[in-house]
Amino acid sequence: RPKLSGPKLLCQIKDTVEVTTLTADLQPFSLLPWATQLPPKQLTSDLGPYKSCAVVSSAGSLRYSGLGREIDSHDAVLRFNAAPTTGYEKDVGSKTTIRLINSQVMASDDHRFLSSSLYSSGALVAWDPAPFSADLTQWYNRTDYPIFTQYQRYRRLHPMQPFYILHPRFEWQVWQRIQDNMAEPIQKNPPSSGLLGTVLMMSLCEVVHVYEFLPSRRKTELCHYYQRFFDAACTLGAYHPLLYEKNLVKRMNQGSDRDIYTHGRITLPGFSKMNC
Ligand code: NCC
Repeated sequence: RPKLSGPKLLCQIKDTVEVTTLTADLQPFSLLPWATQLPPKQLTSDLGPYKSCAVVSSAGSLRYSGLGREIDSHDAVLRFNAAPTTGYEKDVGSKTTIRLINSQVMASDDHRFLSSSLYSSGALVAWDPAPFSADLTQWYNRTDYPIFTQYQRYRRLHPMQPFYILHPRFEWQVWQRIQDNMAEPIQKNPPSSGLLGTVLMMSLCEVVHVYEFLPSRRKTELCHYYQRFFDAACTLGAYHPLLYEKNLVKRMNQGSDRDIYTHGRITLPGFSKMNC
């Protein structure tokens, strides 16, 4: 298979990946009493369009980066899981427009998802590693973590906060882009939140800057900028096809290698700005 150029790869993603979220009219949800808690409209019709967006990975290399001001200068900022801003403003900024969380965060006691104020700014978007079929009924009957019970609880406590759930088709469409552009078979696990959030922002923004997804000169085995925990697998991947994801993003980058080295910064065009 010929290797696609960066622009071709970008167009392929734009053409084949649909950023879809669950709405109350979809089966099996339409048959369930709590379906009314789901947003009436798609995330992409409620949020954006934004001019410039920042995607802030949770990598340890953000520590001592001093990127906070630059990150906050974007019109919208996406963060992941339990990544805090309080106490780390200098390095990661303080604005949160969207927080993308995996179902493990919603379910584990450590993260105090239902009670912590960490999750209360901006819109929430949740996802769960669904079966490859992306069939909604199959997934509903065996989610990886109890995403739906936690969603209902959170909605009851915070009914005014926008809160979306990604359609599992989205995660597997992104996975397929990685697989089709790699020479070898990759693990059949969904992409990391990092790549899912990046593609999500490409659908909402004219330009997307991703920070420390491709590590800068600050590259470290420190897993997260907010925790004293060391594991190279956080940057290189284990469950998620993270190295392949990074390879793909490197190919799509429209910024310079210098930007990566000094700022850990990748520049990607939004779908609306691509000439395909
Ligand atoms: O660690 P995590 O990811 O929350 O990080 C968010 C995204 O930032 C990028 N990243 C992170 C650390 C690092 N050193 N380099 C990076 O490039 C990745 O793109 C990552 O997706 C996840 O993807 O949802 C993940 O979530 C954690 C964990 O569930 C949450 O942090 C909550 O504790 C997973 N860790 C474990 O399961 C132990 C991680 O594998 C993926």
